[in-house]
Amino acid sequence: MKPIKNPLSTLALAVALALSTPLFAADHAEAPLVESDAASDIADVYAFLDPNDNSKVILAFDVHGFIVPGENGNLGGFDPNVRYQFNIENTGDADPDKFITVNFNEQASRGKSQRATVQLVTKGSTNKLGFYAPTTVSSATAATAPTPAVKTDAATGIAFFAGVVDDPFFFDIPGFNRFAASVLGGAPDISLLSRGRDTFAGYNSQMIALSVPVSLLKGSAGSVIGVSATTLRSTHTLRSASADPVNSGAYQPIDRMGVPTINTVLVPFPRKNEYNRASTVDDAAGMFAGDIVGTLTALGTDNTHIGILAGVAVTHGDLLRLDTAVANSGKQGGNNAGAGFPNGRRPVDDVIDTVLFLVTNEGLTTGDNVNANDVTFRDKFPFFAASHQPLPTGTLDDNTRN
Ligand SMILES: [Ca+2]
Ligand SMILES: [Ca+2]
Ligand SMILES: [Ca+2]
Ligand SMILES: [Ca+2]
Repeated sequence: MKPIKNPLSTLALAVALALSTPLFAADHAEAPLVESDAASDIADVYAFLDPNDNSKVILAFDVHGFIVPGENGNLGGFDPNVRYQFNIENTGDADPDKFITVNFNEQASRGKSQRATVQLVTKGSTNKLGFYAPTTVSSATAATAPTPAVKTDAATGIAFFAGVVDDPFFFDIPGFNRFAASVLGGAPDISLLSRGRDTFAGYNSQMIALSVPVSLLKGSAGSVIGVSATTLRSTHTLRSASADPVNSGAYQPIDRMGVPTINTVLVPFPRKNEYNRASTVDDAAGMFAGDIVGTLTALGTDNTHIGILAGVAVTHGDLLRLDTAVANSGKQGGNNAGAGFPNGRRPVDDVIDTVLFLVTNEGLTTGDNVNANDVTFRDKFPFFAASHQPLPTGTLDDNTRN
């Protein structure tokens, strides 16, 4: 293993770990209010060009991390009371200009697909492009995962997938925590980061993925679009002993995510719920800038790298920026150099290592030593890997790596 180049970076990392250790994931259960609302808890957001056809952009996010394969059937239904929303910014400010909303009807029975209503909405316009699509059922008893059901809308050219998949995020949380403890105890032991065990391996999550013609999303900012995701619930829920809950009122934000690790790591714990309710316009207005800069300064991040990180996630809002003029190619959703995170985010991009590299002033070059997902991603839409399924009798389960 390569050593950390600079002792100051080790110190910076120690502070970073002290601040972030119990919560360091992508966005899984990052704030008090979403940790007990799995249906709304966004885990990761992706935006990348289809490597098979760069005229299409893939937008995806997942919720409900850590579904065990034996419960795919019981835990795989999408919440009909949640609105799942992609926010698209295309004028170069922090204010989204287009939205793709997804709502599901209630599951009729376990194992039955749900109907999704997908709508592309332009701010200031009453015109909505919409269609219906099914989800992919992922049976808890199947020997192999079902083939993803992709619905393509002829009118818009938008393709849609929703269903249970392998959780695409990869990271060693305990290794990181142990290393943190060693640093805080005054005896930094980088070998504790050499476990290379992916905390997310063997678990599933619920993914919503769209393939959208780039031409439908671009605006006055030219080839660059910003992408984030929000989950929302109705303002009011009326509960009674005699009927199912009744929802009314406008949708209100529950969780949001753009750039990985921003809320999880850089926003102080007491403000995480507030961050999830706030908007990307609030970000650009500086609502959390002091908190984020304060955390980074405490981490030992220098002004140059604070500037880089602020440019990615604060100045123009917490949005993944994707330049659709940068060609994406290769296997598993694309893997050519220079085309991935922080230019959008592809499934294979090791975003944790990239963020750690920047936070430590480019000191930590080996990241967490988990360098890829536990299973191979698909080479075509929806790109995310098939859900893990229960294993045959007699199989030694070393799939989960806690
Ligand atoms: Ca979350
Ligand atoms: Ca805008
Ligand atoms: Ca995985
Ligand atoms: Ca890594």
